[in-house]
Amino acid sequence: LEYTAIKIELLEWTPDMQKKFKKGSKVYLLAATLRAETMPGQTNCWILPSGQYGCFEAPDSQIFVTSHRAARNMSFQDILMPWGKPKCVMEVSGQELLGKKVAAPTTKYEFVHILPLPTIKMDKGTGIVTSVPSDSPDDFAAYMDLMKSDKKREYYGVKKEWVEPFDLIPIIDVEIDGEVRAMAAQYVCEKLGVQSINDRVKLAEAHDTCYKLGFDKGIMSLGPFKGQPVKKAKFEFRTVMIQAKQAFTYYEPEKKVVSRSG
Ligand code: ZZB
Repeated sequence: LEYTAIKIELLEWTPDMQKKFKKGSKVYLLAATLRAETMPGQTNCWILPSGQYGCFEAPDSQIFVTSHRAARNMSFQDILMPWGKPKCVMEVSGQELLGKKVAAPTTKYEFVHILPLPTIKMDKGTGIVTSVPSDSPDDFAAYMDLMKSDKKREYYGVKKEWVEPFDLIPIIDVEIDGEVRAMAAQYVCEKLGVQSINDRVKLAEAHDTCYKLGFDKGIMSLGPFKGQPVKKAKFEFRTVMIQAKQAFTYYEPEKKVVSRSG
């Protein structure tokens, strides 16, 4: 599987980072995505609060924060050194990162916050997920939970000001049910009656619908490829981000086939 790793700069270091990292270093959270063209719609970054991440030494005084598993994969792809045993400078938990400000490339917000997503799988991608609630139903459901429910925010220790000022950003027009919709995830979640991130079945359906329609019928409504079909803009947008050193490509081994012959 070919992912694009998006480099999201951590603007507020944890106390441990302030002790350990050199002043001029840059610390980036890596978020794995298949939808680089949606990056102008980022409103926040997701971590698993109970997740354990590593801070890995990368070239040019950069530090990459990612799951240990993804870091190891990256070391086989000459992204981290040395081969097979990438250098982990320190551990950081999702909890320690919660609420911190980050700079997410190409979004209109100068900074956004790191928020909790309990459904993150640590064995997929980097264990860090960037959030595009306008076009990703999972992000939409989780974001609305935090936006609307005092209880949910309290439970996770999320402050209102980490969520409320960061409205959804329309980035792709998609024709669904005979009309052009500016935010596919919102439309599909509302249509299917998704109430929260616990509606797993409905969310899976919403995810597939948005993926398919976004790709087949989506037209960029924002950014440098405005007016172009998603089908085309997808690759060009990724290339531009890679050239700007905001992202890089990385491969994840396919999940093991359990049995071929039975
Ligand atoms: C931005 C984005 C924008 C995403 C969108 C999706 C959509 P998939 O879709 O299942 O094949 N993701 C990545 N890593 C994890 C993880 N460890 N745990 C949970 N979710 C993860 O997998 C790829 C997508 O799943 C990624 O692309 C990421 O969210 C999320 F508009 O990044 B995406 C309709 C989907 N739209």
